[in-house]
Amino acid sequence: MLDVNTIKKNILNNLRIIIAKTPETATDMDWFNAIAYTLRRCLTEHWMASTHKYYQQDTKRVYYLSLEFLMGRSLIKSMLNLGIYEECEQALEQLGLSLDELAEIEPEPALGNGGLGRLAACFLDSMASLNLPGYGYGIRYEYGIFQQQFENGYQVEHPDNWLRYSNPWEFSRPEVLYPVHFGGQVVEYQDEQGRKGYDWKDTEEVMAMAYDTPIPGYATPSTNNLRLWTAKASRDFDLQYFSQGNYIKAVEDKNHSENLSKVLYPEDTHQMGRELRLRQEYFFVSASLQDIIRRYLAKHDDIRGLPDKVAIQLNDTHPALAIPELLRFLLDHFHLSWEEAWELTVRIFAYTNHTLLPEALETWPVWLFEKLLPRHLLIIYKINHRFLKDVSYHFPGDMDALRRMSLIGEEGEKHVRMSHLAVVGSHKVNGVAQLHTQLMKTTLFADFDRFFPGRIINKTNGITPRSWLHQANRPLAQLITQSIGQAWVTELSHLKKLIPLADEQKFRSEFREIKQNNKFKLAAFIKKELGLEINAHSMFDVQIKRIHEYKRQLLNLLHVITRYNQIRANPNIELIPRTVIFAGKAAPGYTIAKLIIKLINSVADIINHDPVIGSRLKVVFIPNYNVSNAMRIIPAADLSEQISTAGMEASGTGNMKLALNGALTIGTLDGANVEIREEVGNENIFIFGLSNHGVTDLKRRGYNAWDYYRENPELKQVLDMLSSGYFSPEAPSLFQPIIDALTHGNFMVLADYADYILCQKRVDELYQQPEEWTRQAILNVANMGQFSSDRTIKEYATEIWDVKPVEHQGFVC
Ligand code: 26Q
Repeated sequence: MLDVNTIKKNILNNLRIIIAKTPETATDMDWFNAIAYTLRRCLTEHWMASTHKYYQQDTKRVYYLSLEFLMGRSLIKSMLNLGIYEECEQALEQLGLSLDELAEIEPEPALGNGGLGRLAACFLDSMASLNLPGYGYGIRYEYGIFQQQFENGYQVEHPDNWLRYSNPWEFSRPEVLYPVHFGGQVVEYQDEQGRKGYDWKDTEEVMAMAYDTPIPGYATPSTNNLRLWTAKASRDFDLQYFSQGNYIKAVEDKNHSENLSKVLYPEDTHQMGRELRLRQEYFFVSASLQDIIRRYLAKHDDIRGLPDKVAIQLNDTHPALAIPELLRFLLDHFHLSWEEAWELTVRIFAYTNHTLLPEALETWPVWLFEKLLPRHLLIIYKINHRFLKDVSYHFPGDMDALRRMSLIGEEGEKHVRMSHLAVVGSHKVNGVAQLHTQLMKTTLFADFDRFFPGRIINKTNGITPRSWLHQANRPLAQLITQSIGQAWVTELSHLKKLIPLADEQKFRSEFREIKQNNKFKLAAFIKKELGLEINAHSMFDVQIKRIHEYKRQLLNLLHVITRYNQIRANPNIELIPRTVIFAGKAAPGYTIAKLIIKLINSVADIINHDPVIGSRLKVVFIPNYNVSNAMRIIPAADLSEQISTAGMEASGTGNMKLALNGALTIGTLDGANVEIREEVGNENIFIFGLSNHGVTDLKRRGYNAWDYYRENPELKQVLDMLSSGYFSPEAPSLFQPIIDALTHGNFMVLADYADYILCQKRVDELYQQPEEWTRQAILNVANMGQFSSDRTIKEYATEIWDVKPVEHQGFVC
């Protein structure tokens, strides 16, 4: 174990030998790197021991393929995982440095859009902490999700150049290099035995080079690997041009190939259908599969044994090309029969669905496939042909079922349906919350559920308690550990031991004091970053997530304006003071989402400067929501807004993070809210609005938004203010598109308004009784055990992957 003195010595040593600076000349970034290298050395020892162990024991491995990993910063996480946080803090103090300040220097790797990418990061943490041999595979984007700033209240996107100052956590592997091919043509041939084969030739070649990042488990030496690919120009390219003496052309083309891994696509619903995105998907899938097969063949010589050693999880359809790509290897390189290749493929793959929204389902035009991946298109056609033959055998005469289930959609231009490919090519398909899975089985994939009974299963999402409580909320973590011991960090169900403490006044007041301190800290951050003074004793009402119409930030805002009107109408009214906090990015091309941001900022501007309102109501939009900001905001939240239109949020995971940190939820019966209610009890959560059935019913009966407008004077007043330019005096019709969206839209905002306002009254009433509020908040924390990603991962491991934990020796350092 590293003690304070050794840590200090190592830091100084690294500063000198690796950074080449003296303490006198070192910048904060230099110190940060010197500490990072100190930790990295220890992580590396564990990592190499783990890798060796997996190799020696020849264990089955699981590969998590994802276009997104939202890892967050590593410095403090590494210290906590190695169990040397206090030692590091002291060592730095003795060197005259502040850990908190240095931790802020680390650029955050933000290689994801939101929930799906963060889920991948939580899963990696759980796999390592559970001693499961699980590898992440993805793309090392040079630019992560854009950085969000506000100019005049509008979102402006700035490039996220996170690698500018190098990255001490990664290891470049220039020798781990695979060719990936695009374009060209497919030629059919017959081999000496008269068997048909396919030659994919005249292709363009890009190289995939690996970068590895160790993923340490908590309180275990188990350390897994996240392997991210970067695009490198193929040497073939240069040689060709250099031999013609065309040096400039050679360098230009190099750029073109290397653009492939340049940037993460910032859209998370509307599919843009861009060629470069399809290239990214195939690039990382092909490199990952080559790597997986190489690792397998290093120990085995019969490819038929692959499913005994390899499980591959597809994080949404984005890596679904792995299915035809594996088939291509098995058929064209290993010359297996179709039947054999298909059987192996289906045993290896499993697919997680994260959305039912039709506009978010991935499809690609057939012509684009033909151009970029002609061999894969042939393979997809063959999968489809055999599959539809099977369907027509089982559902004779049902022509419409064939059309609905086909991997090729014919509405508009012919396209490949990636979700159908993923369902047909996987042995298990899962939704991410009970309601979502049930809707998958009855709507989107109803035909498939009939055809493949038992294939579609539920795996309710989870979050890692290491990041979202142990790290993000140290004071609460310490209080919990003092009260019930530390086992909760790896066995979150132990939090149930807090249930009796909810009735103890002393515990409640300690709990409340921690929340209050977290609120002071967030208020200080807001003051420092935004120059805005907020009342840290007000209720912190928090909605933090991507900006989307279905997530209904607008419903929240309608409540804010309603409250504003109540105070203006009755300036002496004694309302519970609230600070309504928003954070979240809008996809750059999602016009209405960007206008919602502008509206929130405009409403904030008016309310925050209205002297009549004072500290009774403030609205804050914290820019650039990311993992680091989430870790600041979540521990300070009193109220968690989870108010999506029922049936539209697959799961949500922010809902779990906030409840785990002692916020009470106001929410609809959507996604994992349903299960959160089951765990915490109906009396400890604020549920309102239409259920999923209510929404479908209302849509069937016909939803007329104007009915709600006419019948509800408070609502009418709010909408009239929006359309008359109250919040945009300089451009009165600025927010008309929002009125249009609210009144024509599919998100039933106005239908849920009245019940939401009533429910918010109940929230106010409870907040007036701090003892009762705190008791319920503690019960929320106590009942979150179910939502640990450890529970989720154990279910995947036994029910989908069939992988087992690996025994490890103790800590090496
Ligand atoms: C697809 C094609 C082309 C470009 C981009 C995309 C794309 C990228 C990201 C489509 C979707 C996403 C991200 C989706 C996502 O984050 N979904 C969320 O997943 C969470 C984890 O399961 C759930 O909790 C949320 O409910 C769900 O919205």
